[in-house]
Amino acid sequence: MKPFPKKSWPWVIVLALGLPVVAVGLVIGSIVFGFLLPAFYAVQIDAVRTLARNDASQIANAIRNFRVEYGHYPLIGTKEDASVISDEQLMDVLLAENREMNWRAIIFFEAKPARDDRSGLIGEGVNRGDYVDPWGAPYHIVLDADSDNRVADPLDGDVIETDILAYSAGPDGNPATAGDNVASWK
Ligand SMILES: [Ca+2]
Ligand SMILES: [Ca+2]
Repeated sequence: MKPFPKKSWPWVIVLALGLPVVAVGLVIGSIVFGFLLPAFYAVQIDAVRTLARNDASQIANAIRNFRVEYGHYPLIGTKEDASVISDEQLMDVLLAENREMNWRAIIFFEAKPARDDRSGLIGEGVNRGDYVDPWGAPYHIVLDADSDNRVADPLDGDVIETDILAYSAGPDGNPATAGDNVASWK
C-alpha cells in the first residue's frame, strides 16, 4: 500500500477533525429546525387567518356602505335576515359592474386580484368574478335584512347584535364545520 504523500496529511487531519464537527452540527441543526418548523408554520397559518378576517371585514364594510348609499342591502329582496356569498353577482354590485343595482357607479370595495384562484378576485375561468378566501372559496355573509340589528351567528346560533356578519369557511371550505372557520366578528 502506498503511504499517504506527506503533503496530504494536513487534509487527513482536517477531515478527521472536521467530519465529526459537521455531523454534530447536522444533528443540532435538525433538532433546532424540528423545533422551529412548527412555530414557523403556526405563524404562517396565523397570518393567513388574519388575511381572511380582514377580507371578511372589508366585504362587510363594503355592503354596509352600499346600504347607507342606497337604503337596502344588495341582492336581497326579502325583509328577513338572509345570507349571500361573495360571488360574481355580489361583487359586480360592490365593484360597480352592475349599474342597475349600483346606478351611481360607486366602487365600494378595493378588490385585489386572486393568485392561483386564492385570496382575491378571480379574473378568469368558471369562478370568474368571485372574491375568494385564502383557500379558494367565496366568503359567507349574513345580512340583517329585517333591520332589528340582530343576526344569528351561523356558527352556533347565538344572537349577535350587529347588522352584518362575514366569515370564511376556513381551510376545509365547509361553512358548517365551525372549528376552522374565520369570522370577522371574532
Ligand atoms: Ca335581524
Ligand atoms: Ca369550516
